[in-house]
Amino acid sequence: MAASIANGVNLKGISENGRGKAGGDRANFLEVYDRLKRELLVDSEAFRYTDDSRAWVEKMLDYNVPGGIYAYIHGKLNRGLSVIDSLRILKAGVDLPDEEVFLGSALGWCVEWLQAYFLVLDDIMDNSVTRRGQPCWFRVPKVGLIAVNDGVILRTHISRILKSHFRNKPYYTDLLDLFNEVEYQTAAGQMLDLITTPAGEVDLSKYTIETYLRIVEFKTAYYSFYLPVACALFMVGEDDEKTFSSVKEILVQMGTYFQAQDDFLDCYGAPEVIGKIGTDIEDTKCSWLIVQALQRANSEQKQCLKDNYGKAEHSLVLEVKKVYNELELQRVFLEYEQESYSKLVSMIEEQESEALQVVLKSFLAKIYQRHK
Ligand code: GPP
Ligand code: MG
Ligand code: MG
Ligand code: MG
Repeated sequence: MAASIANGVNLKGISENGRGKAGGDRANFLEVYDRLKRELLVDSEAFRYTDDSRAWVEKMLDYNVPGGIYAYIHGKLNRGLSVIDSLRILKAGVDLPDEEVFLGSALGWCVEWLQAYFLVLDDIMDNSVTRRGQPCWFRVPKVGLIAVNDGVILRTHISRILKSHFRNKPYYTDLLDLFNEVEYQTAAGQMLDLITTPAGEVDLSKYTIETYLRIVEFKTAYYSFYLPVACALFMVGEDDEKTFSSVKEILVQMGTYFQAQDDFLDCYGAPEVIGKIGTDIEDTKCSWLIVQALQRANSEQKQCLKDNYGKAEHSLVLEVKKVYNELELQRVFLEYEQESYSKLVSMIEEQESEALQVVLKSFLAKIYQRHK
């Protein structure tokens, strides 16, 4: 463990729904967004803006990166804030200088930029309708498939932010490598998600729990869970490979539980709360719910799923949901949730470092029993 990782820490000073000190971090975090955006909108040797292109990028960023006012009110920005939260815990007992708070926030924003890049493209691939309470970016008039290039722009911004603020840090190459690896893993997971369910083809025999676990490990867990914690570990100078691999194992499990929640909410969440309209049944997704349903369905119910899964008509989607209800998947999910929580707590408590235990528990507390 790095010497800077202190023992005997508690949960004080961590962002919880924007209250207390957290309110400070959240407000400061949003100020850092404004600063990073301003820096990106200035002409450089690499690119000279026109007035129109500067206005386009600014609008595109505001729409997709902070997630607009929705994210602020609904207390999202979890991934980004996790970097600064983790940093505070790992440096417990030491007041973070402003410069470190800025750098932790900037890295948090790199995670949010990565998320925005993935979501802009994922919504096109999933043919989604809304995201964070507003139309998906590609559905905005005059945007359409320009959104594909906007996704690429968002990705390139991450490299520019890292270059501007971290180039002279000893952990700069570690950060570049981390973002590259995680992007590779996520794109590979997204590929699995997409090729398991080609449009117009319903082969329910593919929807096994093994396939499911592989998809969600790669498409969600690394970028949403491992990435922010690994960023904080690099910032505190951690260099023990074993520390990274043991937290990775736990965070992959946590990310799997998180994606199962996402799949559950796709069907059972309220769109006005989750900010998006579910499309997993229409898109023939290998979702947690269909995997559970197939494990429990009788032959009649299996036939119903086969006939109706992956169809756009609302009445057919309702047929699928009827089978889910008959199989009491809401109850099954609550049991899975309890079990995942207990397993994760045991895994976390096996961690040697008390500070890392607090980091992981605070992350778990943010997502346990979430409704959005
Ligand atoms: C979540 O899947 C996974 C991603 C957003 C990763 C996308 C990766 C790319 C390389 C584009 P999801 O489709 O279930 O998320 P949501 O329900 O939020 O649409
Ligand atoms: Mg998707
Ligand atoms: Mg999607
Ligand atoms: Mg989903």
